[in-house]
Amino acid sequence: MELKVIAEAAGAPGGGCASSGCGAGGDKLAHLPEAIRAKINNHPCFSEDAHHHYARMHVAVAPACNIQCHYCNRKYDCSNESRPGVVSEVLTPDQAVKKVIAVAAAIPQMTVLGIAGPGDPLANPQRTLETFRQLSEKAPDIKLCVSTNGLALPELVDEICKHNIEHVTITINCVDPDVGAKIYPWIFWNNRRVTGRKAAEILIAQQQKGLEMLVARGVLVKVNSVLIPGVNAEHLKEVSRVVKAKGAFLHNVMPLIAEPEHGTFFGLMGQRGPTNDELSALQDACAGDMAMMRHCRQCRADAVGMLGEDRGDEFTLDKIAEQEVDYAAAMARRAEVHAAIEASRTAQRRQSSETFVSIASLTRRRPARPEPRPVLMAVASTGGGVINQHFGHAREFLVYEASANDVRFVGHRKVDLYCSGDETCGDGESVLAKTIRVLDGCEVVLCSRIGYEPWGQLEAAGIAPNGEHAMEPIEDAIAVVYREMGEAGLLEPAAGATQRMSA
Ligand code: CLF
Ligand code: SF4
Repeated sequence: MELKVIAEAAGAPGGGCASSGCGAGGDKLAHLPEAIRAKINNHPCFSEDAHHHYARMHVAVAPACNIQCHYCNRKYDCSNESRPGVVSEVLTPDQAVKKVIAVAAAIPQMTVLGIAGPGDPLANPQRTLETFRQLSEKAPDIKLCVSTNGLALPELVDEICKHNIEHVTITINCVDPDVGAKIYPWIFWNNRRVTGRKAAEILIAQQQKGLEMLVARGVLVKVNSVLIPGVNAEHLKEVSRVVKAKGAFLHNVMPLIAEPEHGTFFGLMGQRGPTNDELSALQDACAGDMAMMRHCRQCRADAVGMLGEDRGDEFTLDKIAEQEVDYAAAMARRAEVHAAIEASRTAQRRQSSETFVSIASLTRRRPARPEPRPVLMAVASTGGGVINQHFGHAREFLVYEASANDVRFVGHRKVDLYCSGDETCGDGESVLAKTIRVLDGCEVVLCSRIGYEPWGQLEAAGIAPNGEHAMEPIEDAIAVVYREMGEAGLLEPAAGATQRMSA
């Protein structure tokens, strides 16, 4: 119903929900079987809605790797899951388990423990599996998750299942060895180094076999792909088609991050990463084939907290060394917090429905006319699925596209902190200018509050600041603003970027 309302408000001839992932507050998991809903409902990576409410953590127990990717420098974390340029302190399984218990007690909304590096978790099977083994015994309320390049996957599938790991990510950048040879210079296979096309052929075969084996055992598989312009960009559509056909649940196309200072082959060769538009276009092209993840933050191998935040510094080994956690008590507290979060999510959905009923009653039918154009809006939020952050405090903005069909999340954009107190105020202006550049293409920015100076500069740049929807659910607020734009005649297809809202 909500989508029809947006369409009507915007002046579209018809309306109707084109996808189960439609915005504006509905239960986006409603179309999934109950068993799968239960698995992903509180997994912040496998469910976009969950990432507003639940946190994940990684423990860096896996230093070695069995392949070489051209976008990786071994000095840094595995950039299959982590952005390059950061290094994690490697932990033993015992240290990792102690850290997980400490974090789980302190951050009850942390529901998932992932192992994603700093090398490849399955190239370090003893360390990785021992960590999972201990955690499945000591902290049974935490979901276990692993990310791998897939080379060693088939031989470890049974072990993975034994440890109750319900979520696996395989990084698959290609299904064609000729493409693979441009990404992987070598793999370590049967105690020797294999190079070139042959290496890619073996890796691809192992990845595909591992994917099939996991799906056959009921494990939810997400496929990560690094989008490398000019190397695998077009090819990723084929990757998406193939992995979906084999039963992958979700595809996460991530942008290549390659800078010369990272010392990677691609960085040194000047290989560029994709633009926001290229990434979105490819995600859209793949989306016809399967569910796409668009909220990945390419987090580091020791990340702690909500996606996009990193609280790892609060839980260094020296800080948790003396801590003794009563995990039974912590687990009870965690269950209470999770129940409260679920109650709030349910209330949010209900509020959304009511909001849209009231909008529907206000909306008047208009004569049929062309489909209104879609609009990108940026949102400042610290989580909870609501607009609750001051513009100047945002380190990233969530970007949504409102259209006659739905409100959908399309990605996030990182920015420098515009205002963090006295010490950065002198730099505020240039940081603000950078922020405005990062928000290019967005026509509205929704936040809880905004200062006079940024307000004026945003308006001058053609981006309408809007602080009227503080604490409201994000997608409801976007739908309302989109409707207002439609009523103001700002959504005519021919209007283009020059006709923007100044609210
Ligand atoms: Fe970690 Fe990966 Fe599990 Fe998530 S991350 S092992 S599935 S718990 Fe998530 Fe981080 Fe993106 Fe990975 S946002 S880099 S997709
Ligand atoms: Fe680096 Fe990860 Fe590739 Fe291994 S799999 S080379 S750690 S990016």
